[in-house]
Amino acid sequence: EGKGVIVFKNDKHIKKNDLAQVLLEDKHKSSQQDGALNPGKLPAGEPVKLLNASVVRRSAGLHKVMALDVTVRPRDVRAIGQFGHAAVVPLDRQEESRRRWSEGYFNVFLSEQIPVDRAIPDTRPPACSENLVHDHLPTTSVIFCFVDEVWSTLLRSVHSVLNRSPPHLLKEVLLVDDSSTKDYLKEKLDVYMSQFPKVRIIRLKERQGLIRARLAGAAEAKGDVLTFLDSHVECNVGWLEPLLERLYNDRRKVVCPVIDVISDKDMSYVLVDSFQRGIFKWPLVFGWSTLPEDYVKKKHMKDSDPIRCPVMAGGLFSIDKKYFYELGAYDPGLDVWGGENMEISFKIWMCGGEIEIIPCSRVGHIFRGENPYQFPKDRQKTVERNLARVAEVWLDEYKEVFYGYGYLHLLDKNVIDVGNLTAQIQLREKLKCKSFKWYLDNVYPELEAPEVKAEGLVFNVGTRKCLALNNGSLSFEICDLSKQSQHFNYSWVRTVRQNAFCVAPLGTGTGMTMEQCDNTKPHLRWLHKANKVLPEHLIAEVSPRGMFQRVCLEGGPKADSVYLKACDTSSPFQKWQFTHYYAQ
Ligand code: UD2
Ligand code: MN
Repeated sequence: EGKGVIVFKNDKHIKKNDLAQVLLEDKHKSSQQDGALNPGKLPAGEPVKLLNASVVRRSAGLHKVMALDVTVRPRDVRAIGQFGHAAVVPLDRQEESRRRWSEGYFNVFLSEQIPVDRAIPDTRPPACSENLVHDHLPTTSVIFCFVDEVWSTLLRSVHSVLNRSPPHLLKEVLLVDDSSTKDYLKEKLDVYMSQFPKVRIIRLKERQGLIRARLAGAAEAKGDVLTFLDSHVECNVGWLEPLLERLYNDRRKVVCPVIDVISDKDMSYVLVDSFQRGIFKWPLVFGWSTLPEDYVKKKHMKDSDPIRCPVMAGGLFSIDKKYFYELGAYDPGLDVWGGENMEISFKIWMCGGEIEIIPCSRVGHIFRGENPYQFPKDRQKTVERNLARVAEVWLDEYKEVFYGYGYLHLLDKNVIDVGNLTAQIQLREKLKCKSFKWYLDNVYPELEAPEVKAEGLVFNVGTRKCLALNNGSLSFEICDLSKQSQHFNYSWVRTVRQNAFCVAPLGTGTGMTMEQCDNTKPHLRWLHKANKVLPEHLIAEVSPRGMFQRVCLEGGPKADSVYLKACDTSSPFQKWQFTHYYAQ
C-alpha cells in the first residue's frame, strides 16, 4: 500500500477473480493534477486488491469508469424535464408551443423551460459502471457543428459534455458555426461561452454543410481523438471513457455511443433497446437492426459488449485524429447533409478499420422529423448526389444495385453532376482498400445483394427457343445451357447484357442490335415484368393517332428474329423467361 497503490472497493469485476489485488504505478497522476474526481480514492485502511492478468492487459494504470456527474443532485429538483422526465406544456401555452415547433422541428418551447444542466437517467447496462479503463487515455476534442441550432439545445449539448467528461480527457469543445443566420448564435453565444475556457467557437464565412464543417473543426482540433456530436444531444454519465478506452486499445476502431432518444415532443430521455446495430438497406438507406438472437447467444454477448456495425448513424462518434486523416477524412465533395455516414463507414471497413457501438457510452439525441435549416440547393438532389458519389467510389459492381433500387435517373448525365471523383478513387487505391464484395461477405453478410436481377438463358415461350448472340447478332437457337452464347444477365440498371454488350432496339417494327453497354444510355434499358420485356424509352411513346401505345419485345414465330411490336398480353411470343431470378 501507499505510493502507487490503488484500491478498488466492492469491485464485482475483481471479486470474480481469485487474485484480488492490483498494483498501479502512477496513481491517477493526471486526473489529480487536473482536479478531476479521483475514482480510486477510498478511505484509508481498505484492503489492497490485486487484479488477475487476464482482466488487466497491462498491469498498471487502471481505474473504474468515472461516474462524474455534477447533475446527479441537481439544484432545481422540481424543474420541468428534470431527471429526463417527460415535460408537459400547460394548457394556456399549447398554442405557443405548437407555433414554435418549426424553429427546430421539436418542442422548442419545452426545451427552453428545461434546465440546461438537467439530470438524466443513467441508461448504461449495470456492468458498465464496474468496468476498468486506463488512467492515461488519449484526450479528445469534442466537435459540434451546427447551423441555426436552437439556443437551449445547443447549450444543453455543451453543458452535458462539460459536466460529464473527465476534465483531463476533454481537451476542448469546438463549436463550428456553419454560417448560421440567427442573431442569438453570434455575440450572445460568444459571451455565454466565454465563461468556459475549454469552449472555442469557429465561424465559417460561408455555409459549408455539415461534412465540410466537421472537416473545419477537425483541422483546428488539438486533442488526440476527434469526437463528433450533433448539436442537440445530452451526453450521459460515464459516456467518454469507454469510447476513448476502446480507441486506446486499437486505434483503428471507430466507436459510437448508443444513441438514446430525447423525445421531440416531451423532451423525455428514453433508453433504447439493447443489441441495436447500424445497417443499411438499398439504396443506401440507413437503419437500425437488432442483432439476431442466435448470434448474441453464439457469441455469448452481454448487453455491455461492443457491437460491430456495418455502418454508423453518422452524427456521434470518436476517431483517432491521425487515423481520421490517414483514411483521408471525409470526401470534401459531399454537400450539406447526408451520405457521409455511408462514405466513412465503407471507407473504415474496407480500408482496415472497424466500427463499433459501445453500449457503456450513451448519448441522447433529438431525432427530428425535418431539417430545421435551409438547404442551399434542393434537399433531395443534394442527398442523391452525395449518395451517387459514395456509390461511384466505393460500391464497385454493386453500384448498379444502388442505382437500380430507385436512382436510375441519376445515371443520365444531364440530371446530375456528381463532380470530380479522381481524388477519392486515388485515395482508395493508395490505401489498398478491399472490395465492396469483401465488405459484404465479411462485414454485412446479412444484406441481400445479388449482383444482377436475373441471369441465364432467355427463353421465349412462343418459339420455345432461346436468345443467342453469335458474331454480334441476335438470333434464336434450341436452348442449351452449356452454350455461353445463350447466357445473358438482366442487370439492376435493367440492361440485357452479355459481357460488355447490351441488347438495343433499332426502333419499332425493326430488329435488335447489340451495343457496347453504357449505363447512362436510357435506350439500353428494358423493363422486364410479368414475363414481358419492354423497351423503357419507348414506353411512353404515343402512336400517330394520339393513342398511348406500348411496344414489347417479341420473338419471331417463323424467322429467327426478335423485334418490337405492339404489346399483346395474350401472345406467347412476347413472353420471356430467364433461367434464374434473384430479385424483382
Ligand atoms: C443524421 C446524423 C447526422 C448526419 C446525418 C447525415 C445522428 C444522430 N445524426 O442526421 O450527424 O450524419 O444523419 O448526414 O447520427 N449541420 C451543419 N450544417 C449543415 C447541416 C447540418 O452544421 O449544413 C449540423 C446540424 O446543425 C447538426 C448536425 O450537423 O448539429 C447534424 O444534422 P442533423 O441533426 O440535421 O442530422 P440528423 O440527426 O437528422
Ligand atoms: Mn441530429
